[in-house]
Amino acid sequence: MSTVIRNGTVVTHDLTYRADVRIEGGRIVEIGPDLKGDTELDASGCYVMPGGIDPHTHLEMPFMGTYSTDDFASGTRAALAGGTTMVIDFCLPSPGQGLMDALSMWHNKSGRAQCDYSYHMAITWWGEEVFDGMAESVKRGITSFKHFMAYKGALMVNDDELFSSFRRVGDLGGVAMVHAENGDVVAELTAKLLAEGNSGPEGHAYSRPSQVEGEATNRAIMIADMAGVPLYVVHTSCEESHEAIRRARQQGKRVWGEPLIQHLTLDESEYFNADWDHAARRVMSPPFRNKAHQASLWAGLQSGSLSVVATDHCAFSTDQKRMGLGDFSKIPNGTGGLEDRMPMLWTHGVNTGRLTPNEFVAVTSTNAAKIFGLYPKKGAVAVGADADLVVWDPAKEKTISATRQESAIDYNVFEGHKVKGLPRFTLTRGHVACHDGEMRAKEGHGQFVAREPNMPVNRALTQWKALTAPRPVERSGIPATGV
Ligand code: DUC
Ligand code: ZN
Ligand code: ZN
Ligand code: ZN
Repeated sequence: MSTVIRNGTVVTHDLTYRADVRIEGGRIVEIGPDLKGDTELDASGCYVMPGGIDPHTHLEMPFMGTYSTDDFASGTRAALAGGTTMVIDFCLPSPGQGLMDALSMWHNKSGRAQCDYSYHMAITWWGEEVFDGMAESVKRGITSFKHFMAYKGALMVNDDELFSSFRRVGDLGGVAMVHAENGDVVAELTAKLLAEGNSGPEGHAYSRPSQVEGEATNRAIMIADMAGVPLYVVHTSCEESHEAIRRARQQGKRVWGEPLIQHLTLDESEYFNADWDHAARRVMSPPFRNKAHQASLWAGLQSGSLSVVATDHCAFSTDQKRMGLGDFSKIPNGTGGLEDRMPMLWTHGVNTGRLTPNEFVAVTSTNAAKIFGLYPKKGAVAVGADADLVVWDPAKEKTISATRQESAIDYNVFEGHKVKGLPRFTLTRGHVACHDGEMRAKEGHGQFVAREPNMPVNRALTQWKALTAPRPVERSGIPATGV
């Protein structure tokens, strides 16, 4: 049985050309003119692009006293509805928990996924067990490791732990990732705001000014440099952080920045002069910023200093948000975006002339595939690649509304936004999961994708066992080169 996508224009991160695409056994088997298949999908007037990859989601994640509401079933369904065909979720061991133990928990949750997925492993504490678990992670295809520099007293790791873990990641040929906010300063500002009676959701934004992000990004980059490890900075939301990334890249360091679609299109006014629910629903970390920061993020995508647009999809219902009535620090942090990332970016990026369709593919799919060791299985329209594809109709319009979304929460932060550019078909390994908004996705169709450590292997400064003994200090081997 083969399927042919007919009469479309193939758009990859670097090429645009007219061709049909033939799919068999879940993979692309032929690309060329006038192909024939058992089933045909009409792509006239459409672009045929690699399905989106969102490398930053938190599905059914235990966090701040509750669980994020979208799980692997509803979250991946929302993804497919919006043209995204793969997510990379964060496997989050609680402090003290073994990495493999957490991994089996995540594998249990993801059984209902409707599109393919992988995980990043979070390093939330440090010890020999974690050191060993990291090698085991890589063996099981999880090659990227996330570190929280914020959430003091919960997920945050200190600089000594960060340095040790970064060296280990470098030694294993993986990618280090950071949530870059200075958790100590956030804790101080939070306590001060609450003591002064500022308990509303806008207090969340005041407690996390852009400087806390800029400081932590600079620090993480310097520590990564000393550890000789490539660094991916998640949810880059402000100029201070972007500036540090820009400078590092200019210096030849292997550092990437990831703005979120929320930060690109929504600003801090959402927190002010708004009712409590409206503002609390938009509480996430980092918070929405002013328009100057937004302009910096767009410039970064246009110039290539920022590499990937993600969502940090971590959706909480209004009832869950109300856990923070009277104390903003108890509002579960997180917003949704999986279903709207690609249409919103197309509307505000491509339709405005800021991004070309090829650049759109790069930042929604191919760059993430390359950084995280998935390319060209994912992120490509090429013979042999998985048929994770989106047939994109640039003329199709809708107004975003929570009443017509796949996400399981009761609102949408983009409510009322008009988008132009939507999927006609979304295909996950050759299956049509969505046709013009009508869902045909299947629970359990999604598969775990194991990844190879594809970064240049930098020699770690030392080994764990040697940490307590005096040792000669070596420079880490290979200076990072620019990508
Ligand atoms: N930020 C959020 O808003 N939610 C999940 C975790 C994070 O860092
Ligand atoms: Zn984060
Ligand atoms: Zn996150
Ligand atoms: Zn299938």
